Amino acid sequence: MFDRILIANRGEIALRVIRACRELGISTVCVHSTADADGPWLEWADESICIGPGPAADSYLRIDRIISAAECAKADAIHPGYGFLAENAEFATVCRDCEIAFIGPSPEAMALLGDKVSCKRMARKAGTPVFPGTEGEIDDPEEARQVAEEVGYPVIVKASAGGGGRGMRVVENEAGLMDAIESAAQEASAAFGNGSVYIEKYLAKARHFEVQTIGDGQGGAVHLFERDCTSQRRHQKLIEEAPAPNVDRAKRDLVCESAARLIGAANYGGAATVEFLMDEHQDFYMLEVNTRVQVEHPVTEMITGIDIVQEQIRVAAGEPLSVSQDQIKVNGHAIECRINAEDPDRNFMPQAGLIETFDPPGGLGVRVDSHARAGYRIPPNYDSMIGKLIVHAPTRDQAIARMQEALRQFRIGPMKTTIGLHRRMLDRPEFKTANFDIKWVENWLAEQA
Ligand code: MV4
Repeated sequence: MFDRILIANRGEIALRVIRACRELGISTVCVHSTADADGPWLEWADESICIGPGPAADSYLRIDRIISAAECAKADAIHPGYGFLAENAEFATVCRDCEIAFIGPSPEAMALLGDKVSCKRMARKAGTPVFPGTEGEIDDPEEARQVAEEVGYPVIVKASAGGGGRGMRVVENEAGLMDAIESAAQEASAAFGNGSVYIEKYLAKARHFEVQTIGDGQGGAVHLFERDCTSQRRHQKLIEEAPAPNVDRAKRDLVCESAARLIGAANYGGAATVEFLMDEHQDFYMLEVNTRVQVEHPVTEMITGIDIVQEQIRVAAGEPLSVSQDQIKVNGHAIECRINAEDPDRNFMPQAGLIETFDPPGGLGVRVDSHARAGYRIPPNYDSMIGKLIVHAPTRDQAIARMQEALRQFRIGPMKTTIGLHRRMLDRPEFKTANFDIKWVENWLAEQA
């Protein structure tokens, strides 16, 4: 096992990784920017090293500075958290070249699954359901026209290197197809340095369903069942839950098993999430694979009792997974609300500044993953999530009630947060009955305005 892990991240996920390391008897060193010099999580690290100024491009994204810090601190591994360099294959390669373990997949597995076209090809082979569309990337306009005709409009043009909604175009009919291909390719080329695009059947009304998996890096993988992340706004998830409500258990098990097969086939080591859309007939279509630990991993931890960050560390150290598939069971229901310092009444404007009041809730089945406290000044440089409120209860209805009371007791000020918005979302019939789709939050917000 590792002696010392460098954490190449900040905020709540840095704190989450510190907790996992300490429980495993591993010491920690945090790198931070000058804007984060007073970050409360740094108090819990064994050591912290400043690697540059506030802008992430000059600190949390600087591979050279992070590697130097790891060498100075004699860290034997690096945990990248999520965002920043977590899905950067070059970073994973540099770590390997410097003989520092990257706590995540090999650069090869990361690149294979990170590229949407090669991921989809692999998924087809593994029996993971995918959208009908082009076999690979588009290299012939006539073939593109034919495929779009076959699957039927509307279709969606996506960038192979894209993700999170960037570089996508929905096309209603043949007249718009060529322009969409060209503009998507151009946008992808500028944004990712890779202009390859592909076509899929477009599904307008869907739920977001994702499977948590952990691969052992040697062809084996388990799944930890699924999360529903249908409640989103502009590709930012607001509420996540596990297990997914109102899904046929047999269909659910098949798609979870297919996700684990894909991760095993990629010789993937560590935590990965296989994302799907689910249509009204409960048919599933893979979207993409996230090759990192995700923000919403705690809901899966609550229903399975498995510490996902500790499993990541074990696999990266060459140890076997602590559980086999038949030992993994779903217990109860968990919901997470992302608490952002944003003003929902002002187009979700980020709220930087001093937190004067921070009174988190507690009680049975209530978990708060946050780096914030009273007296902490939220810097303007990074994302606005200041914590995650997670509840666990025997049933979904009980979890909703527990979340409602926990939100009522969560006091943060003077800045605006998303707490009030969450209370109103949980009261909506769409959420209460899980009769929702990926557009429901935006439609409801537009209705209110
Ligand atoms: C889709 C889709 C409909 N049909 N693909 C958005 C982000 C990226 N991960 C893929 N995305 C979508 N791909 C097909 N074939 C609709 C979306 C989509 C979406 C997906 C999940 C959650 C929220 C979303 C919001 C808008 C569009």
